Amino acid sequence: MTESRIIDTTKAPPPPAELAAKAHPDLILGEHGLCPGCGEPVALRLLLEVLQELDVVQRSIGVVGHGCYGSFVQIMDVEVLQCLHGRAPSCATGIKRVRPDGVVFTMQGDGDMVNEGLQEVLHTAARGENVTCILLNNGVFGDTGGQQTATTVIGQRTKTSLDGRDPKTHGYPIPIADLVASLDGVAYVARGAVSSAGSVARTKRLIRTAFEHQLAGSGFSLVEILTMCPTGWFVPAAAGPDYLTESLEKTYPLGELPLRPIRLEAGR
Ligand SMILES: Cc1ncc(C[n+]2csc(CCOP(=O)(O)OP(=O)(O)O)c2C)c(N)n1
Ligand code: SF4
Ligand SMILES: [Mg+2]
Repeated sequence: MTESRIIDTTKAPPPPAELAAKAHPDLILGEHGLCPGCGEPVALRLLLEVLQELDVVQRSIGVVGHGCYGSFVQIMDVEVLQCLHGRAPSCATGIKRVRPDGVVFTMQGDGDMVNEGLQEVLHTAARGENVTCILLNNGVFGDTGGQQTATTVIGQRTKTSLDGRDPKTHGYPIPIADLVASLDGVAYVARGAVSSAGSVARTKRLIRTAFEHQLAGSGFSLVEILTMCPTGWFVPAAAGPDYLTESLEKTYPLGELPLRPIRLEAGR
């Protein structure tokens, strides 16, 4: 422990409730068990901190997809269910419609959302469902060994593109957040990362804004979070953040995405 983190509790006043929540995320019930350097547990923590700070934990319901983050259902102290691969936005739709006071979110990976469940998220967004989807994008099917997904960036090595993704053979990545941002019914789309202290802080604000939109009833929201997968990227754990910045982030710039609704003219 560095000196700056040592607190003399006999002199220091108790931390404000919000800081205490950050220091002790009591909605996380145990060890995550994921690889060293994985970015997904950081994203989980941010999500839970936001739910706590908005004071909506008791009415939150999560729908978790299938991927490495799927094991979070065992350690997150929030109502959750897991549904078939990619179907989380549809399950979230049903839950929100029968429990409109619920704060309903999905947690999905890129393989889950953009491969198996591409139609689910697009239709849910286009219907303007008042739910929040959280995408953990690492550009690989991490859980099954690091195969290429629909979001793998050009040049990225994966187990099924050992020489790097080549658009001539593998096609181009699908920028799901940009697609969603182009749809009517969408209230908020943003992209963050967990590769540095600064990006973590900014990503938390993006998640919070998305849930504020849901609480205001303004429609569908999506927050894509670029997460490190050193195992699937074939890089040492410590190199994960730089790899994220130099590869994924070039294709998927961070920040709030402008909404560009495509409005069909009546009678055309
Ligand atoms: C219909 C279906 N297809 C494939 C699988 C196998 N499978 C389980 S987890 C997974 C990888 C998911 O990747 P992603 O959503 O990107 O999550 P990550 O592991 O990268 O966090 C796959 C392909 C499955 N369980 N069900
Ligand atoms: S394979 Fe990748 S996504 Fe899965 S736990 Fe390991 S680092 Fe995380
Ligand atoms: Mg993935």
